[in-house]
Amino acid sequence: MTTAPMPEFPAGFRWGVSTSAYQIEGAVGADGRGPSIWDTFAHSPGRIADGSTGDVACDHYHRYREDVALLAGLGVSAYRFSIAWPRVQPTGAGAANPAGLDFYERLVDELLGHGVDPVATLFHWDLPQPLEDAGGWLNRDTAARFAEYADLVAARLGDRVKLWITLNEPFIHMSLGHGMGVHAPGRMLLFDAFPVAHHQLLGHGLAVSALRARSGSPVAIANNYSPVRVAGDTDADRAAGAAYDALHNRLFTDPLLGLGYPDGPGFDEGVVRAGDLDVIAAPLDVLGVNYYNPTGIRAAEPDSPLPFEIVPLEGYPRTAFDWPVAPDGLRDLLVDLRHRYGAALPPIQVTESGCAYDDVPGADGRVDDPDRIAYLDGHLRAVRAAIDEGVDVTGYFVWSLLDNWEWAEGFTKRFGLVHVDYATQRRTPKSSYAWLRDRVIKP
Ligand code: GBH
Repeated sequence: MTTAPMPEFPAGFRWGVSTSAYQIEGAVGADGRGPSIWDTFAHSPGRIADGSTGDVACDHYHRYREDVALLAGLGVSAYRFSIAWPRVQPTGAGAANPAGLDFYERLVDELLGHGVDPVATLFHWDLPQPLEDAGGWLNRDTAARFAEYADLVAARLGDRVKLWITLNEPFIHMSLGHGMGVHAPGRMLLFDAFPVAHHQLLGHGLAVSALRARSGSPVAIANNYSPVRVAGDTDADRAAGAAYDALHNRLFTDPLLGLGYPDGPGFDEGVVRAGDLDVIAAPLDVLGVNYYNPTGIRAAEPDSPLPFEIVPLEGYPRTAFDWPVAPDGLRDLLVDLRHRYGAALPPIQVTESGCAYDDVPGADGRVDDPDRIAYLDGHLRAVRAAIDEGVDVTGYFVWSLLDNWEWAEGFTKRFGLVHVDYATQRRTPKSSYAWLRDRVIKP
């Protein structure tokens, strides 16, 4: 698929792709790795759409050199991967497992050898199972454990990782993992999951100090955002939209940027302690923004446990996940962040943006994914439009490099620029890979 020439991006704009450990690595028993909550969850019957697990995934643990070559061939200047906490600390506490750190050191050095900046996420949802057995993120102590783990990683890699990302999407980990039970650890606590928000944020703040003590590289967090489209025109609909916005878009970002928690359901007595908000508001160098789609909201039925109702948005094309394709939502989101936070907002990097389609190789072995090209084309123009409106956006990472293990959806959703045949582990760059390289990164 051809597209109109992409407008230029500012000099030094960071082009990247993102992955996460449990979704690609496999090798779950290798070199002393301990079990994570996602091993437990995936191996529990009925949790994953196709009954699969991440035991092998893309076998990236053994094939990382081939995957770094794919990154280099794409021409990206950065690669965002995540470090599996249970490789570094198999029980979530105590001394580092050197063999676990060795793997990430090999990966980082391979990236640097190809001129690709390593961008490391410390927590992309794979909590060591022994920490979960002690209460997980419902337990305040997990925040301190997280900072110790951050210290161990930075002690080894602090001189080579170019950007640190503490947490990936703490909202999703709270809501899908602890509120709705759709993700690991599979708890269904609804609003009783709130301490998970605070303890993750506290862990983030403590980890920021640990990273800064060991590394001169900038520090970020990657939050997911979804601009609200109010469906309905009553005051109750608008109030529901504001409630969802506070929960999804502000619960984490307001305290991170020094505004404290938004009004809402609130925390039980004793969860938020004196001094916590100062720890959480440690200055950030970059705000990571993960964007997939806007959310339609209207007032909830009277007997609902939630103060809003999510409704499908009409009038948009849809991905294979049935998520609406709405590049205007990304522009709106970036502009809204700037208006909402003003001078408190650090530079933004879009740390995830992408889409799932049912990509299948043709008879000639090629994988054509024109819908993904159209998706990326639209979303990149949306970023460019936001920059033109004064938002400081300094990077964009596509989710994802490879088709991979999509959490509760198993292998049924393909997000990659590169197709993976899971039976053979053969990687085939899709047409979107060539498009991104030739039309965007190196036009
Ligand atoms: C990210 O989560 C994760 O960081 C990544 O690991 C994952 O593979 C990737 O995205 C793709 O899923 O419009 O009501 O149907 C994304 C979190 C939550 C974003 C659900 C989109 C759609 C809700 N997603 N949301 S709806």
